[in-house]
Amino acid sequence: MKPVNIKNKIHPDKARLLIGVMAMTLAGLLFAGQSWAAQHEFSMTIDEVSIEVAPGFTNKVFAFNGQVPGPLIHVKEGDDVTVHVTNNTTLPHTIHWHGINQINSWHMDGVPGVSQKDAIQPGESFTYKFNADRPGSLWYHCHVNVWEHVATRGMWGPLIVDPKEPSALEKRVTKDSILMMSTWESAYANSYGKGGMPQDVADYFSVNAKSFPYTQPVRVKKGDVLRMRLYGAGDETHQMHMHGHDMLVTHKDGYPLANPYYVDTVPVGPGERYDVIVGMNNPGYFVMHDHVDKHMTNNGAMMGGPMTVFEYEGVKMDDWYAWKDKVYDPNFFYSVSLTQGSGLFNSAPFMGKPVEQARKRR
Ligand SMILES: [Cu+2]
Repeated sequence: MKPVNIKNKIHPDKARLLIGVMAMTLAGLLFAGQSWAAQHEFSMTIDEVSIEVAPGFTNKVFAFNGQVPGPLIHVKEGDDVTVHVTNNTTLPHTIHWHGINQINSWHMDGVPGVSQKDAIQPGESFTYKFNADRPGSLWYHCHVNVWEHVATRGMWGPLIVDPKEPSALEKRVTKDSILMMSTWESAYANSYGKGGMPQDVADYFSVNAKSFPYTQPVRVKKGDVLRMRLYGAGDETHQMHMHGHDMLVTHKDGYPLANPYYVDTVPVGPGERYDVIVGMNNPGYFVMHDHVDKHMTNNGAMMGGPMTVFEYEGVKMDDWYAWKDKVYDPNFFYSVSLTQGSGLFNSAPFMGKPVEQARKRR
């Protein structure tokens, strides 16, 4: 920048005035602070990869950014969100932003032929633009052949919209987590384009796309206030039961309840989300599991399915503890990503292995 040019064009008095106005504008922006809605721009691909859900059981999936569950998208209420989506798979897809009301943006709702002109064809891209018009535990999933793509091919991920004004209870949370339950059909695990019909049998059950023993513990310390955001991402109801603690149900589908209530078992049906807040005040090792017995099996073998253990810091681990030698992943329930503010957060441990594309792209 050459100051001479500016001097030639703008009289010094005018320049001073201009600088003054700019300074005031900047001060105004800073002052407005939190009420200033942020603009976010993210990119996601949809890829054909294979994930290992349980020991010896791999499933071909359509994976957002190559991972199941999809990356965490974390924004604030009122923010504007742009997501560029590229379909690298052999079948068409869309994204439905589940929970977003799409006020004045209903063509971004992701239902082909109704609220989006066409699905995103293989090799093509589409840009979604919407406002995060309400807070809560929302999610995103495909809306093409949901029977297969959502129920058995892992096309889902969390969209967390922080409220402008969190409740007093929410402010006490010291550890946040996301648990997305779903089911799998081994008969069609490796056959894209099949599965998810009423006559098909689900025989693997998971949280964040892993079945016990591939699931992970939740490490806590006494005094922690743990929030769990429970999602029914698949096609069956999961009766999540926590041992040793009461869970206070605070939100349903992202909406704060007028009267939060205590439970020890919470039913999480397809599409639903329940936020529960738990005072971690009972040191020990306690499980949380799905109380639908068949969900606690891997292809009919005990025991498997969506299960975790709350491991308190400072409590001695018994020699006979099932997960004594477990390699701990502190981000398996997104607890690390959730501390990092707004953004899109990939998670390497959720990444699948690329599969050879047997079908030709159209
Ligand atoms: Cu799809």
